[in-house]
Amino acid sequence: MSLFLGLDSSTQSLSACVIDAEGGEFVAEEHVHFGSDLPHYGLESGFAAGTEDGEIFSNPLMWLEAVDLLFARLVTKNVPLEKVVAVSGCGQQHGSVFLNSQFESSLDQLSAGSSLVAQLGGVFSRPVSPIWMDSSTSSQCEEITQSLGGAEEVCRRSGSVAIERFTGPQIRKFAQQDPTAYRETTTIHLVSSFLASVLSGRSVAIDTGDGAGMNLMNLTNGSWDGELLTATAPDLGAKLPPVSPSATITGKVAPYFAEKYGLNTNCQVVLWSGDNPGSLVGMGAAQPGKVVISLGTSDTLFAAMPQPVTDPRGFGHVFGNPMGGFMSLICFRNGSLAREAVKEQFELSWQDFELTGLARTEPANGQRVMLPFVADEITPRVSSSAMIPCGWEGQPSAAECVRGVLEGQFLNMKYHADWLGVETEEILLTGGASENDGIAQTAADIFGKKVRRLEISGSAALGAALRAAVAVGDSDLARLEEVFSAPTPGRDLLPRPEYTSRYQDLEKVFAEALRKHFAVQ
Ligand code: ADP
Ligand code: XUL
Repeated sequence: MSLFLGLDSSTQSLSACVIDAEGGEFVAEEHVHFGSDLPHYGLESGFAAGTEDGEIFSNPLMWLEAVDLLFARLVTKNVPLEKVVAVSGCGQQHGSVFLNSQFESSLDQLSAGSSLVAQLGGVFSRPVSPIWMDSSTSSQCEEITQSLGGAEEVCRRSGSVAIERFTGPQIRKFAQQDPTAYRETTTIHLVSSFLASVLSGRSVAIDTGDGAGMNLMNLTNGSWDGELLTATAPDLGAKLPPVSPSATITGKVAPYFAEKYGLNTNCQVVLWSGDNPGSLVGMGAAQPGKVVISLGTSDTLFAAMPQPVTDPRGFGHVFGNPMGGFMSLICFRNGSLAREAVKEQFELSWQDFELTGLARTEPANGQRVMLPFVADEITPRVSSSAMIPCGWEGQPSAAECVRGVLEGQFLNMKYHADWLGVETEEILLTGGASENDGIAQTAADIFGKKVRRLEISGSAALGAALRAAVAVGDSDLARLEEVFSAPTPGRDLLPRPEYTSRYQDLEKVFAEALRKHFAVQ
């Protein structure tokens, strides 16, 4: 039996997926929820606001403690870790980890007699990690854009215009605000490459999938772009690890994991990638022609693309596809945030979303829409703190708000995905909220496409396991996808034709509301 382990360090949790590639079976799934399993960090959803407007931080020590806890749980469940041939992983994208000169030597000396937190507590030159929800770097984005001679040039090189949450602008802000700590920083990692380094017991490369989310990598050659580095922060080239193809094998797992948790001493580590690139693979969408919508903490819509095509509106991104080529991605920050806000406001359960919300209202809410942004949004870039109901005379009811948030979110996605140009008959749905049949049906009706779901909702961890199997084993991705990424029979939802024209009209109402309230074209 050859097992492969995939890990996913996302915003709210760390997940593991173990597969038997030859036998075609899922062997184990395991999770550590940062808020409930590690409450002593005080980060209920895995992050906290900083002191300045728009700042959002997480704690890299919490991610390390989660790694120890996750492996301990796999051992308790008798998962045969000695049979794991290779491990890979993925992380929430864009987040950065700032490390000092002790990083490499501390990794090299990790002892199984103590914890990761106890041994790596002193390696950070910055105690916090800014993450993808941070929107505090507008002035740094402007400065980088000006240095390069305009947004189009930044986009041509890096696949995205300068974006607040991307790592480059975040690094620039840190270098400006705390030049001493920046000077003491010897290595800057992404969440993915940081954890890949811990597993490898040495500092390893950033992969081209996640590296593209930094505004620092040149898409055409998959290397750091000298001009973007210079425009971002002093001496940055010396602080960044190299960038390498996602399929790179970094070497054997650190002895720490073999001794402490029984991983095989020959177990290989494959570079980690971003959670969305990982999910592209897990969903069986690494070949062009399929569109995936992930409903996690953020909502994302992505697809593989053979050649980079950039979003004329500047909201979308091009990342590296871990299996080669490129992928497009559009991120919507008010994903579960907005759905949870409605759920909490009206004290509903997720089941009530279907029973109280969707069942008691008519599709299209009487041709009225809600602009579904309870916090600042990335796509489109708008500042907001509450949903805006458009067309109601009084206050909308709880049921209308449930329908309004969901319809508003999928209309917003459809409106902003028109540049992708992918012809597809079906949408693959993943992420925590994809479990909800009412939410999935709303997506099917609004996009007018069949919606399909996989057996497991953790497609990013699965993608990591599949990548490990392809990079190290002799497995063929197409065969693995047929077994592990096949949509579950009986879970498909078809668009209901009686609502098609209603939703086509509602799209125009939504676009008009965006124009009126936020001047979005
Ligand atoms: P991430 O990987 O970004 O941390 P997940 O994909 O695990 O997030 O999704 C977690 C979110 O899914 C939760 O925050 C919750 O809002 C949402 N969720 C979980 N179950 C349901 C459900 N049955 N209906 C709607 N949303 C759900
Ligand atoms: C993508 C993005 C988020 C994070 C967290 O650009 O910012 O989807 O990867 O999941």
